[in-house]
Amino acid sequence: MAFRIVSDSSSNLHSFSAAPYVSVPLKIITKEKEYCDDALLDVEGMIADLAKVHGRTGTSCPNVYEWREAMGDEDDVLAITITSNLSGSYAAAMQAKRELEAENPARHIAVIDSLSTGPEMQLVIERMAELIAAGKSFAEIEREARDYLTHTHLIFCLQSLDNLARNGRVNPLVAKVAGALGIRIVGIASAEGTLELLHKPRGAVRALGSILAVMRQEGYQGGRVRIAHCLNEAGATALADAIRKEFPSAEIEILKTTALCSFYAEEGGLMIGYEDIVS
Ligand code: X90
Repeated sequence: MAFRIVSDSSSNLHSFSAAPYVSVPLKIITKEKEYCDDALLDVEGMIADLAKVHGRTGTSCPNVYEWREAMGDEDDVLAITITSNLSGSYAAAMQAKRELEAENPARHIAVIDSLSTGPEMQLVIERMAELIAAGKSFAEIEREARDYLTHTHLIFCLQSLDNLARNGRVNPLVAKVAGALGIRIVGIASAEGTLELLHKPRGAVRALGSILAVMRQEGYQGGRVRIAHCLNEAGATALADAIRKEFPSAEIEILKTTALCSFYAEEGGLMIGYEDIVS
């Protein structure tokens, strides 16, 4: 049976060429409009619109039907979702899996809760594609992907926590600190799949130092790094340069956040996925 990788759009990958791949969009919702996080969306246009919106804004995850459609009717599926502790995406994907497997018991569907999001999911998706290309069995790919996830990490560096706080994903009192001029919040995806805030560096230079310190502490040794940025190419490039200076073997890729991560990471936000092994 053929394999397909399915991810919700919090991975920032609308498309992915190394394996059959489908992205299931989350949505950004305002009073006037819904933005679907797919390849047709003008993400920068959405960010500009959102800056002008005063009313409530929120997000919604794919439902069971949308996950079922993305999983298709035939292939064996390797699915990965944003952390189940901040979104209903994983629960919906699990329900889709149960339904599809009940309808066709010969199918295999694995749903992995990343307990993270963005570029950490991207690393796991890339690993799944390599395992498929290496001709591994479904069970081996699932096992190795889950094992790889124990060696990947996510750091974020945000200039605003407003949308996270307004939507109940971080404590509003803590979020206030980030409003101060020049203050960034550096944190990680915790073991439980929530935001763990670590440092409050002032200014871009200190923020870079703080990110590198966390990477070292969490065991980074020069392996793969994926940096997703929201309108902050300069910050992403400066970080990549700083990582390469210390770890010349680092294999780094920079990409833009798509809609969901742009909404929550906000302008200037950086999300860094990396592995603590050298592959
Ligand atoms: O179901 C939904 O509506 C989606 C809710 C998503 C909530 C959080 C998204 C955070 C994205 C922020 C920095 C990284 C946080 C890491 C957390 C484990 C980007």
